[in-house]
Amino acid sequence: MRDSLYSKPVESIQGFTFDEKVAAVFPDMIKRSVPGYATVIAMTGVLAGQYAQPESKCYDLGCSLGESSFAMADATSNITCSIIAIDNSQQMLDECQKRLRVIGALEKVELLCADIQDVDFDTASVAVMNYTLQFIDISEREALMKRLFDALLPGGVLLLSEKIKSKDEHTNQRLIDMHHNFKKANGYSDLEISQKRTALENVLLPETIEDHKQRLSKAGFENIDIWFQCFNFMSLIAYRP
Ligand code: GEK
Repeated sequence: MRDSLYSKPVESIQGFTFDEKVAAVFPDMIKRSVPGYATVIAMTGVLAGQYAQPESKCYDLGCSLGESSFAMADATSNITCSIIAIDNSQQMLDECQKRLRVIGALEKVELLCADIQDVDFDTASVAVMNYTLQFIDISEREALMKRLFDALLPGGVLLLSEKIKSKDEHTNQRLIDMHHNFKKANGYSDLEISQKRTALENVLLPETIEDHKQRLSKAGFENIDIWFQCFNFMSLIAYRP
């Protein structure tokens, strides 16, 4: 279904939530809003296939409708790992469950409705956070990264994708303009772009690449490599030595 949630003028715009209406249009919304999304999902599968270890867990944190989990399930079909897909929106997980059934991955992927801040992570080889950390309070991100580091096996990896900002005001504005033009090219109007931006203010909190790298180093990760960037969206891989 096409995303037209912000196509009409709204008198008082509420903070963005992952409710039933969002779940219904999510595949169209994320594809038209996040530059490089399809590439990031496909490469999440490739990287999971490379780093998943037998008898370990692969976490998809903030799984939404399960795209990263499905890519991982496909790429690890010959590895005895299990995929745990977690989201704190039951509406998103309901849609995810339907898709899981269609794809036939019910045995490989386990769904969990929980706040990732409250989950006790089991021994893992791959932890994926594709565009989810940005919704967690900045003051709580360090503790979460440390807990993920502690859960990972040696040789395990964190795959992190985020909307980012730049320290330099002018660069930042240029990247935002590029992103808005990407959305316009994908059929969003100026009104939709502006109303969505207001809804995400104080909800989606981007940081700089340097902020992310510093936090991950502090948590113990080594060799933090950016493997993809398109405008103000980046993906990195961080290794647990
Ligand atoms: C994809 N990874 O398609 N605990 C659990 N889930 C959360 C939390 C939390 N504290 N905060 C937010 N979420 C997906 C896309 S979308 C990104 C991820 C976006 C969930 C939230 O319910 C939503 O489903 C997801 O994180 C973020 O690759 O919409 O920009």
